[in-house]
Amino acid sequence: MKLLGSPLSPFVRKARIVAAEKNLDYDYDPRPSPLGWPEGFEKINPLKRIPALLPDSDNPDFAINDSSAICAYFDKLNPNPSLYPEAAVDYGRALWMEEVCDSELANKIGMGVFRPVFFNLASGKPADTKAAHAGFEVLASVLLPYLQAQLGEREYMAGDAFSIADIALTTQLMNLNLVGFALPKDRFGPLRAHFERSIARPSIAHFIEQDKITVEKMGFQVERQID
Ligand SMILES: N[C@@H](CCC(=O)N[C@@H](CS)C(=O)NCC(=O)O)C(=O)O
Repeated sequence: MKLLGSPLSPFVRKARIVAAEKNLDYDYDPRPSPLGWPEGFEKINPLKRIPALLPDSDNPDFAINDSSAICAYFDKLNPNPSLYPEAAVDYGRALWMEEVCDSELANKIGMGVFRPVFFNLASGKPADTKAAHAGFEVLASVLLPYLQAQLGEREYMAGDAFSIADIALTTQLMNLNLVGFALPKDRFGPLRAHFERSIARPSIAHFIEQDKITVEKMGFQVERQID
């Protein structure tokens, strides 16, 4: 199977972390990019988004698109251990956490913090750190406190094992880190500790390294904003 992606996409990374947790082999093609889709990409995904998965690399007419669909597919391919909790209530919570991270958290980090720093630097302009700090404060006002309250004193976001909920959260927070924003320990200690536990897993640590290399290759320096 072939996964179509793009460097630094939190959704592509989410699918790749699940594949790594499950020891699944796939060909990775980072060619499709939001900055320029290859011709005919809409036949694979009419939404023109990545990740897109071709279970049969020779059959581009049959793709599975959207990170949530791809992750659920991967989980069925290699179900043990599952990244989806067994108990109904934990399963429901895991899917809700995944959804809130894929939608609102992704949007507020992507547009509010990542874009003003990263897109500016990538196009040769200075980072708009004022906008990024304002974007971070929007996050810090509602969404991060909500996620931290959902975590409570528990180790994982849903149920008593590492799940899709932990991956969906961590992959978005990784993009905050990439533009210099760590979760401040005084305000978000438990969430920060959850993040640090998650990125210590080999399936995620690998992508921390990969992303660092990608950013270094781009040849610009991202300054620490909040540590
Ligand atoms: N809900 C989708 C979101 C995918 C998504 O937004 N991917 C971005 C890259 S990070 C993309 O393809 N953006 C291009 C666009 O929206 O035109 C998923 O979970 O896969």
